[in-house]
Amino acid sequence: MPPRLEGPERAAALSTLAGWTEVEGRDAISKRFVFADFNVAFGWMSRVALLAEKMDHHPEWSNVYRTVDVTLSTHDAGGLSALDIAMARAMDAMAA
Ligand code: H2B
Repeated sequence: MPPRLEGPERAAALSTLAGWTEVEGRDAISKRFVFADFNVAFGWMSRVALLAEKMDHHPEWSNVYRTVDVTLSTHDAGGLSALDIAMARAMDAMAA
């Protein structure tokens, strides 16, 4: 498990992500994804789930119809790590 991201390294990593915001009161990032319909949303979640299993790194998320709210944090690290940045990038790429 990678260490918690801190300082300039953390700021640099976050600056590469679009649409992700820092969660208040917790070392985590979140983003709302809105897809065309439930089918597209759930298809995306399925692809992300397969990657999450491969990475052994799992999003906290909830789905309502075509909207998926995602929170990323590395529990073992007690906060944001490079794994969360990698997962966020992959989620964005799969949603594009
Ligand atoms: N997912 C996330 N988001 N954070 C973790 O720290 C984490 C995980 N740890 N998935 C993994 C599983 C760990 O609990 C297992 C035992 O490898």
